[in-house]
Amino acid sequence: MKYWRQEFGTINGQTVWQHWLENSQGYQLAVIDYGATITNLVMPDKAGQFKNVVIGYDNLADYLKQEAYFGATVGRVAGRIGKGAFTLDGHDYQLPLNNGENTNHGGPNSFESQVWQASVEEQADAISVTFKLTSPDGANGFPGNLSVATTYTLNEKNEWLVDYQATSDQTTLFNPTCHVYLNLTGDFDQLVDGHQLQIDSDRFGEIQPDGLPTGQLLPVDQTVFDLRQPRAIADAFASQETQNQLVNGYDHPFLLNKNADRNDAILTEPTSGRSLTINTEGNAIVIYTANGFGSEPNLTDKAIQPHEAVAIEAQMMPDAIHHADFGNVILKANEQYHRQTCYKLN
Ligand code: G6D
Repeated sequence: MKYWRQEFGTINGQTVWQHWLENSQGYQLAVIDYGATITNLVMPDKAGQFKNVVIGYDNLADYLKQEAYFGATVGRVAGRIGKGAFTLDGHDYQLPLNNGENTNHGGPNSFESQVWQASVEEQADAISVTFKLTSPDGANGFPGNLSVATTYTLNEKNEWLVDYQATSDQTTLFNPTCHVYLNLTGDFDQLVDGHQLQIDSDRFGEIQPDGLPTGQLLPVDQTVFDLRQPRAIADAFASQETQNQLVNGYDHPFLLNKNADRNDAILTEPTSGRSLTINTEGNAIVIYTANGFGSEPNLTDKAIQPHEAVAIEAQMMPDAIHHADFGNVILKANEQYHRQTCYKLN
């Protein structure tokens, strides 16, 4: 295992470092202090050609120009909170609305735009970089002084692990995610139409035109949301179902079945033979096929376009605070939070 770091830029006089992790087989993971953001995930194709398969920039300025959360750590609460309002222990809270009449991804200038403090742990068969952030009481309207640690690990089993740990001195909400966008071809001029996606989920979250879950968990049977067997992502682009859901692709949460004998999700790109197997301790995976791409800085010499990548966001169901059957996103005062997601790089 190898670790090194290199300067990636400065914000308000503070150096932003890019941390590189490499295992003995040549797999690499790179993460920057800004937003605890994954910038590179380098893995081989079936011919042994290594390429970066996550959307990311090689400079800080471009990260500051985009609002698509490229590779960022998202929180306090991933996904939308309806009307940005919730009640905890009899107290009503109102968050700033940064997505129409809702709050998305923890509100404006949240985890994704903070400079986290990194520390490294090197072992013989794994290297971890832990990024720490303190979110003060009242940040974006959330209660509690929240201490968060996001740990990225690369090991010799070709696993990329993401661990979230947190404590708060007051009861609050917490549902982070890694907003990693993948294109397993390693060529960001190609779209992800041909990627095969499999998710062990019998029910998906219906969404409103503004992206907020309606609260309905609909059966996937006989729809393009049935990903229990591998399905080409392009099926969603042409489908009337997703047109009815008004999103020109997937932007939906999938409630996981948690079958012990099945993986939660598998993304495969047939031409290169690259695939990622995902298992998470959360109850959901949100799939976003970059339907809104078009205004971000270019990744190549061509303008960025929709469907150039697919975001796989392991988390609890979005807007869970408003739907009892969506799972728990309440972090009680002084409770120790820990959740892990494993991405097996095949
Ligand atoms: C859009 O609706 C989508 C979100 O799901 C995504 O996370 C964001 O763009 C980057 O708001």
